[in-house]
This record gives sequence, C-alpha cells and structure tokens, in this order.
Amino acid sequence: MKVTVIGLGYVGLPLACAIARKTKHSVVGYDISEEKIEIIKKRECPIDDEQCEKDLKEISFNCTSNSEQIRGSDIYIVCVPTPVLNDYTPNLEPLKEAVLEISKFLEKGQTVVIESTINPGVCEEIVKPLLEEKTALKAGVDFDIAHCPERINPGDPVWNVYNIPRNVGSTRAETTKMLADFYRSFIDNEVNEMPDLKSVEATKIIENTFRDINIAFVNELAKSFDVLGIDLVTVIKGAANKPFAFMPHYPSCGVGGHCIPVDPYFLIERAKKSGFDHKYLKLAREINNSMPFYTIELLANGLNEFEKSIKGAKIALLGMSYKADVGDIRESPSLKIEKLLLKSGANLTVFDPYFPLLSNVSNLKDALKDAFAIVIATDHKEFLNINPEMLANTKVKVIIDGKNCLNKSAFKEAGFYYKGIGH
Ligand code: SAJ
Repeated sequence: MKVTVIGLGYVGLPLACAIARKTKHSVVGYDISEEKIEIIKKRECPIDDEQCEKDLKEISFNCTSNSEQIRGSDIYIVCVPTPVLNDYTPNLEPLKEAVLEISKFLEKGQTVVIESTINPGVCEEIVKPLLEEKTALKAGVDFDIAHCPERINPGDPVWNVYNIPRNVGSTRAETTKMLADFYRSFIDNEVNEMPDLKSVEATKIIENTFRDINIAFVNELAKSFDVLGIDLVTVIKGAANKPFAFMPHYPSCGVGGHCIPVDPYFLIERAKKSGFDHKYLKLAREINNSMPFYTIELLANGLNEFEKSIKGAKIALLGMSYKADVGDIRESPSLKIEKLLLKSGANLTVFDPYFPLLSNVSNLKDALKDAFAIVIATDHKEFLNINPEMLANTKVKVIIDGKNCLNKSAFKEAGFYYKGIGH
C-alpha cells in the first residue's frame, strides 16, 4: 500500500521509519516544515530519539513538504500536535489543517488514521464532517476514519514504536481489522481492535489522566508531609515494594510535557459540553499546577533562614526541560518557576544544557559560581553530579531540589539548607 505519515515529529518520524523499515509498503513522510524535511533528507534526526536516529541511517522514504505527493495514499496517518490554548481548551487547529490537506486528495477506499491525542468525539464531530463536506464522500461507506492513539514516551530506552502495544478503532469493523494487521506488521506486541472511535479516543485520555491524578495525589501528600515532618519519598519507596495494587508516582516541582498536563483538559472540556463536571480531574490539575508556586515558597523559606528574600538574591535555576535528558519545554514547570523568580526580583541565572538559548550561562560551573541558592527544576543527568564538594568553593547555601534528585543527607551533613518536594 501507499502509506502517508503527516507530521514528522517525535510521533510521526519514528512511525514513518518503522513502517519503511519493517514493511513493504511505500511510505511518504509529509511535514509543513521545509527545514525539518531538509534535515531528514540528510538522514539526520530532528528529534531526541535514538532508535529513530539509527533507523534514518538505514532506511529511506519519500519525505516531502509538497502535499501533492500524498495523493493516492491507501492510508493517511495524522501525527500532528494537539496542544491546549491558554484557557486549557484543546487546540485542534493543527489537526484540522492536516485533515483539510488530506481532503484535497482523499478518494474512495482510502483510510484516514488519527494518531494525535484527541478527546472523545473529535473523530466523529470534527474529522468526519470536515472530510465529508470537502469530498462529498461518506465516512464508513466510501472511506474510513480511524484512531490509533500514539503512546510514545520520549526518552524511554525500552519502549518505542516497535514494541508499544496499541489500540485501534474505526468507522467499520473490517477496516479496524485491516489497520490492526497493518500495525501488527511493524509492532511486535498486541494491537487491540476496539468496537468504535469514541472508546479508542477515551482509552488514551484515561491513560494519561490516570497519571496526572496519581501525580497530584503525591504532590498533595508532599505538602502535607512537609508540615508533618515526614519524608514522602521514603514513604513512597516503602509503599512501592507492595507487589500488587500500588503504583509509585513521585512529587516534583510540576507536571510538564505535551501529554500529561494537557490530556485531562480534553476530557474535562468535552464532558462539560455534555453537562458533566469533572471536579476530581480539575482538582488534580489545580494541585499539579500549584507545584511551581510551592517550589518558590520553599525557596523563600530557605532564604529566610539566612535573613534573605528572593528579591536581589543570586539564584541559579537549573533545567528548563519538562523531563530529564530530553530537550522539550512544552508546558514545562520551569517556565512558570522562571517567571515567578523574575517577578519576585531574583538575580537569576538559568542553565539547561539542552537549551543554550534559554540559558544565560554556557555551563553548570558558571551557573553555580556566584549563586546563593540553586533550584533544580529538571533532573538532567549532568545535574545529578552536583555534590557538596562541587559547591564547596561557591557561595551556595540553599538547595531547592524540585525533582528530589540530589543526595539530601550529603548536603544536610555538609551544612547546606536542602529542601526537596516532600523530601
Ligand atoms: N512527573 C512527576 N511525577 C511522576 C511522573 C512524572 O512529577 O511520578 C512529571 C514529569 O517530571 C513530567 C510530567 O510529569 O514533567 C510528565 O511525565 P511523563 O514521564 O509522563 O512524560 P511524558 O509526557 O514525556 O510521557 C508520557 C508517557 N509517560 C509514561 O508513560 C512514563 C505516557 O504518559 C505517554 O505515552 C506519553 O507521555 C504520551 O505521549 O501520552
């Protein structure tokens, strides 16, 4: 078949590589960014994905920013971002753009698969009318719409597009079967055929919402255990050795990324339209969104111990990425922490090895040099080496460990003021 992947980011590019590498189908990779296409044509990888870097050296596929080349695809797979707007409502513009592009070429017998994360109902309420209007074809009769949510976990060394199980559903059972077999041809794991589109859309949303509420649970515990004088990280480690019915999550300075802090709003907004108010999911979002503020509070308390305030204090903010060892700031709590520090008048130095343009020093040593307090907001590997000896000949006295990633007892024994999140 001819398979077109639309959107060559951290989801679409590994997918296009996997199909090109493991199947006989002809693959077209389409992206609106000419710059990205040029990089891929040189067999370089524009995303942090080791497997993909390897694949791009071995295989090649037609990669283009000219949408004419997607014409005649048996399967169009949409892997574009579905971010949220400032009011946390889903921004489906990139998705609509991609679907509109497809509508110029869609013919009978073809299938449109959405991999982007969407709220229940988007396939039937947005994608379907858009395609039917523009093509005068009928979904479920002349062509099919399917959803096969992506589950890429950026930076994960074990789970990738070749082995993460998938769920797929579409407008017709036989198309779901065809697609499941197609995905099975390059995925060495279960591909579950689901009865309809809404149930597949909902599956992905609850996976990520499950994560958000569990992180909110430990983030609230962090605040209460801080006043109770209990180390939550120690407690979670204890609870985590229960071999069943407990799944550890960890408190931190906030929840970032393109998925976890975003997906719950998809469900909250869609359910609200149908008259249901997700109080619990909204409260979890509020708790997680409060963690950057809590981190600043801990810093202020630490500086107080030295009769200092944030205003005028020399502070090093370490880490802008939302996650360790990846270069991605989408919804990163660091952005909020930086804003709050600047608003409070901090004399701020920012350093993230993945974001030289957002850093105002070019290495960790320079970031620590004159700082009185450091705030760890991302647990990049490089920061894990920070120890009392490294800080001995600096002015650092206060350490706020937003990812609980440094050695608390070593710093306390060396006389530093150390405070983690619930730790
Ligand atoms: N975080 C915590 N405490 C935790 C776990 C995570 O504060 O116990 C924070 C992280 O620091 C990060 C955010 O939450 O800022 C999201 O963490 P994440 O590990 O979920 O990172 P993502 O969004 O890159 O990856 C997730 C996938 N993560 C895992 O399954 C481990 C998964 O939810 C999805 O496959 C994927 O996004 C997606 O695309 O939906």
